[in-house]
Amino acid sequence: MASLKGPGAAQKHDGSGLRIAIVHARWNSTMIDALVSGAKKTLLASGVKEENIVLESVPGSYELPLAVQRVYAASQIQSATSTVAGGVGSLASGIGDLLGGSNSTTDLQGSLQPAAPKEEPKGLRHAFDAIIAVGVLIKGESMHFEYIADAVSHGLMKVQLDTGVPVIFGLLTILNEGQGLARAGLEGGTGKEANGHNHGEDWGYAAVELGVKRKAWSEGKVAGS
Ligand code: DLZ
Repeated sequence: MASLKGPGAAQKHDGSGLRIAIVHARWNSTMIDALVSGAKKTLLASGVKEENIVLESVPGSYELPLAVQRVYAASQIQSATSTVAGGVGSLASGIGDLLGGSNSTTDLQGSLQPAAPKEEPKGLRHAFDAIIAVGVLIKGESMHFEYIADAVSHGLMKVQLDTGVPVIFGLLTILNEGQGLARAGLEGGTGKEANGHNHGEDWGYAAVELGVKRKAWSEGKVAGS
């Protein structure tokens, strides 16, 4: 019987044009590693290219909101600088044409020609289409857990509303390690015997769906139109 819980069967979306970041905490690394692998697996299965999946890590979950915000800003800078570089390159070649369309290498042309990059960056350079934030917060004996869980949840929501980039909420807020292992698909152990549903897989699908839909929304397209 189909489970009553969860988002239902994953919608199929083509992620081949998307660039996605996974920003994860390092606390509780066994679960984190499994969740990140699960997310990556479904990103790849949805067509996102390996070179367009960027991983960044921070010590703990408390660091996630700032890291997600800054990683997104960094990708915007990358996007802007790669556009500017292309623009200068085409300007220079246009001037080359005006100089007679020859292969002439005058000082003028030479000074405008951008230095050839040593290595072409692999993959897309546009700003991230979605970011998955992954953390595992386990309740202890003090109020620490409540404060961090609340701050991180609100922080991640604020980042996505402020920037308009989808931030997938991959923060497990759990009462004990067993709950985390179950949600990371590690119920039977970490090797071949591992079983259970890996929630990271859902987060990968959610990132692709939101990345694709956000692109359509930004072009004024809504479902059925
Ligand atoms: C300090 C702390 C504790 C006690 N527990 C966790 C946890 O279960 N999961 C997690 O991601 N991070 C934990 N941290 C670290 C904080 O998130 C943060 O990294 C530090 O307080 C430094 O800002």
